[in-house]
Amino acid sequence: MESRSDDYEYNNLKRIDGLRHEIITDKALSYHDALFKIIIIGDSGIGKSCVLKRLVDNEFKEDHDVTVGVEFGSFLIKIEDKILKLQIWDTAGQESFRSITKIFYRGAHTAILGYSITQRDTYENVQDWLREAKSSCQPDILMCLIGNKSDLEQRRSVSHEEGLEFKKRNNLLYFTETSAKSGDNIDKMFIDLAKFIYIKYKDQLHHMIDDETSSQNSRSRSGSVDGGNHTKNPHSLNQQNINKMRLRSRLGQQQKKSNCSC
Ligand SMILES: Nc1nc2c(ncn2[C@@H]2O[C@H](COP(=O)(O)OP(=O)(O)OP(=O)(O)O)[C@@H](O)[C@H]2O)c(=O)[nH]1
Ligand SMILES: [Mg+2]
Repeated sequence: MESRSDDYEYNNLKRIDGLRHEIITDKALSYHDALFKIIIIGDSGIGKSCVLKRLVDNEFKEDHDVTVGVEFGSFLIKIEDKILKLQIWDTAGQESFRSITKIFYRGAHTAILGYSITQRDTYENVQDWLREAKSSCQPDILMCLIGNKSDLEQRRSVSHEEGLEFKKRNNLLYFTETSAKSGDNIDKMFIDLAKFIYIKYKDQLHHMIDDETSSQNSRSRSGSVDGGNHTKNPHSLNQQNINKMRLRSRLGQQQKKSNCSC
């Protein structure tokens, strides 16, 4: 496992050092100073939807409900004196949706590229996802890499060093291993990303208000990230379901179910 100082060094944490944060859990509060779009991309089955569910609901789902098109959830966080709304778009990893999900890359401020540490091919495919993101996203997008399923150490087929190597070689901002199952590094990653976003856009925040419609879909936990009480809210993903892209009905497809063998 990497030491704290390695993490500090390679994840550019110096840039966000000392910034105060507070996760906003008051669902009645829909005010935000600025809205930012984050996309999560990567192969099917690596855990993109589970990462989002862990962040938004603090829950984990054992089944693989294949994402059809895109879904999104939101997360409100105060950095210093500004409230940022992160609108997180969870895209379908399946090849058949590729041309559709690409449309949603547009306007993203941050891209999270993901792979599963238990499936080498998903790591190898990150290069293609990166290429695709570069061709469809704005050139100054913040890019980070996550190796998910870090709880499955005994099935690891991609080393931590390889993840780090990819990050360095491609000059990405940030790399971490996460577990949507245990929750490891999920909060930390999104909080760090929010801080990088804040640093990058702080002088333009007043231009970035957006009147998007999903103002109630913020996170349902109480307490701070370091040891707060976790209050489950069974309604938050229902709200998210409401926000699922019309795309699904347009495609006229039923959500497919499969059991992940990874
Ligand atoms: N052990 C473990 N399993 C995980 C983790 N994250 C996701 N899974 C499992 O991996 C499978 C796929 O998770 P999803 O989140 O649906 O994968 P996805 O990347 O959204 O897949 P698509 O929607 O098809 O692109 C499910 O069976 C999850 O329970 C994790 O961190 N650890
Ligand atoms: Mg999914």
